[in-house]
Amino acid sequence: MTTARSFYPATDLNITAYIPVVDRNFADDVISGLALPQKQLHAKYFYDQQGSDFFDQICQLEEYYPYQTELNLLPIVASDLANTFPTDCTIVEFGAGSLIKIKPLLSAMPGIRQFIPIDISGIHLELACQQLQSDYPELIVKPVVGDFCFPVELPALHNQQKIGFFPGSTIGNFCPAQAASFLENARCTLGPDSHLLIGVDTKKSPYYLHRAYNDANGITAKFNRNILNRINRELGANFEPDYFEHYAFYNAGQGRVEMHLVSTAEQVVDVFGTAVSFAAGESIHTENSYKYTPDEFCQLAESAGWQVEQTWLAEKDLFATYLLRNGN
Ligand code: AVI
Repeated sequence: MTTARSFYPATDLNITAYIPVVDRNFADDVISGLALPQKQLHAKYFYDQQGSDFFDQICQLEEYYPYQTELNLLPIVASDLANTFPTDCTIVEFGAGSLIKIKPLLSAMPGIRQFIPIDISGIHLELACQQLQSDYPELIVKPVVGDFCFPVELPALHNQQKIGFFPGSTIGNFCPAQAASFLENARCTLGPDSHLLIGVDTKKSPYYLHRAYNDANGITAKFNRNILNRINRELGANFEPDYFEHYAFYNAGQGRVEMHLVSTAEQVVDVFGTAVSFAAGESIHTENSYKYTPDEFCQLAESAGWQVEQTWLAEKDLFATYLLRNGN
């Protein structure tokens, strides 16, 4: 089992929250990622307040099919699950974001008593929880700010039937080995007899993939560049985001969309006291978004100790949702 990073309770927030003692982890990850021959930044660092807002805008784009496709599938999934989980269950959402996708489950599954959203962006989570609580006053909401890449300690629960929820194909942002380790950690967080409902993007024509990550309004480009703004803001770096171009493409051999920021000039950037040189045309690899056929994903889930109980495929097989059961 991977060890959780050190956290302490943030008592000034009215939520069960854990915030890293220092963001030395962020600084170390950035400096070591930029020292690699292929420079890279971890995609989880996209999601500060500004990055989370850009991601919400991406979800409204017609080109970004995963969001709406999954949202259309969830009411069907939820009405099937209402019979499987009739009473007293707790949903634990990993990477909860704006808490939109939980709503079809809450509306169709009266058995959901408690909701524990886990997200790395504390302010975003707090605002979303306030809104959700006013829409569903009966629901017990216990948010946790934390990094779900590691096992997370859950607050005390009033019941035992736990269903993890990981929509949006966020699992695609991990490489397959990390995805397997996320799935193992989720089994550990959720415990015996739990389930996991997970949304996973499918392999499809690169035509759809290219549009989804290269939208006409340039919102994905702003989302991508915001990671440099965040490093400037939080680590005192001096990136000029305008000197980096958004570049996204489907790498068929690896089965993933890659996002990069390509330096448009030879330049040297000061990052937290370290000089980082860029050749013109050199890129920072900022994100992978793996796509899985149903067979590939079932194999991955089973290798991490889950049994696949049910699969739902959206129209034209554009997206898939799976119900997994902890094999214990
Ligand atoms: C959050 N994640 C699943 C999105 C994706 O599609 O990989 C992030 C994203 N990157 C560019 N557009 C959306």
